[in-house]
Amino acid sequence: MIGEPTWTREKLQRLVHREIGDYQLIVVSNRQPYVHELVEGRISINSPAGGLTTAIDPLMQECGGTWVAYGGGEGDYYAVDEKNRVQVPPDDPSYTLRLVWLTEQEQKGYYAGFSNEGLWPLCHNAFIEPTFQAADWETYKTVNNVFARQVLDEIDGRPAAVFTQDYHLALLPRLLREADPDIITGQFWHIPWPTYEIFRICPWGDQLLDGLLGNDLLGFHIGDHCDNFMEAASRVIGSQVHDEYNLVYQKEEPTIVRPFPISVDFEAINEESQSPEVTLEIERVMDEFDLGGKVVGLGIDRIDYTKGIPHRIRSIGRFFEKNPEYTGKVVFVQAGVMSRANIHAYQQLSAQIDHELEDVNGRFRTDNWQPIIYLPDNLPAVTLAALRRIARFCVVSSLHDGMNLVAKEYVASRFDEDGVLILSPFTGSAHELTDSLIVNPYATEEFADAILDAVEMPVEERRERMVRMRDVVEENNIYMWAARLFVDMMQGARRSRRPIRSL
Ligand code: GDG
Repeated sequence: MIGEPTWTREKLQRLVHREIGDYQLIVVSNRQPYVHELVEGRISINSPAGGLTTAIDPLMQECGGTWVAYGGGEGDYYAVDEKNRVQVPPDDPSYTLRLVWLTEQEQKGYYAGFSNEGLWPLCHNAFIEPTFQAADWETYKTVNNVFARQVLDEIDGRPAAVFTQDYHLALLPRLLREADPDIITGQFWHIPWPTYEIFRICPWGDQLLDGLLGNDLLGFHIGDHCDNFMEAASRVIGSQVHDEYNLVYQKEEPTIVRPFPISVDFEAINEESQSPEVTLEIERVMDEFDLGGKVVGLGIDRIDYTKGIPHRIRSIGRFFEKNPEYTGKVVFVQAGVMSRANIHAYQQLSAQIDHELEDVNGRFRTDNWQPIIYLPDNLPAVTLAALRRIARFCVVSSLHDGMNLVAKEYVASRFDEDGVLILSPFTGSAHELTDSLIVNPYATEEFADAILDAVEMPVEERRERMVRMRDVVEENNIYMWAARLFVDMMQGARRSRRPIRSL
């Protein structure tokens, strides 16, 4: 049942306004919230979908601070002033976006290299070996320094709170603190943190830990990732850990390490799902893919080896093998946007997906039906919303995933209280969405049986489970995530830290 959500955009804004006082808020991330593209010689603005922008944009709009990010859009250079700043949002500017330029070599070494070929596989149990190149590490350090200089220039000696995003900028907090110990620092790590046994593979793990422990607050999605981080800090660099208070002391300064499970804008997705545009799109999609009268399953993923896409395809094959009566009656639609295409492991994965698809579709297709429809495109939001409404069941089969927003988006969009979620236990979402069908993606037999359960689940049971899952996502929405992080960063720093400049 949809009641009053605890956290709304307005409530978040009121709280931020109260907490921030005279501090300026600086958000730092690799990716920017408003990318300027060049379309036929003219600037067009593109706002990348996803939790980060949804959560942090309203916060910035309220505080009027600065968001510092890499300027990766073709039109970015033409949009900024001499300080590399542009006011956003474009329709009603209320804060500053400051862009950082990187050379192609810097972008390659820091982003594709150390971040995505090193840290990404290190932090995910997907059995892809991390690659650690000394040259990439040097570039990672250089780029973190480039960001630090830009942030410090923006702060210009005034009181500031800097909220850093993700694994691309692990060294930034320490650099900022060394330059100005009064800066309040917080960071959210969007991916898992590995166990000590895995983490110590990284040749420069000590420096990463020390960099991150320049934060007043460090957030992960779930408690296990916090525990892994604290163990690594203790065993690799000898930090003092106080588990009971979630505190790590490095250089006699505390960092609060806490879980903040990220979420989605439940209300916005719930409403969008009921819009006339989505209803029209449903008709178009049903027609284009001949989905009428069929039970539809859905997968939406970035093409990434952590998402368990080949495992999912194999299990769908096994489902049809065990349940031939569903031939022609069940269709699985897989939407998959290609990412990190310049990295070898991603090219290999893409080829593997094609191979698995050929196998399953080849074995089971009939003259007018095929079991899996693959849409390897960056689909517009309206099409994804339509697919979520059409799908009787949605499958998230990650081998490891910090949270996984697709699972929460599916739940938020089902205002009709129907639909079944099949969810991997190796996602952060599985800790909250306990009314999903939780199945190990490596266990093909159980996975195929879960698909059968989803297809045959009676409507009353689907409803009961979906109502409970919707309550969870509605309550713990993206605004709650941002509010808790923000309050803990500001109040935690004020309470626990070295003298902070009084205002
Ligand atoms: C990282 C962590 C954590 C997907 N295909 C298309 C498309 N999407 C959208 C989804 C969703 C987003 O992309 C993917 O979010 P996830 O959470 O599933 O995964 P990551 O990108 O790996 O994100 C993850 C997250 O950070 C937040 O902290 O949950 O664990 O790995 O919103 O709907 N969007 C469009 N076209 C597509 O084809 N427009």
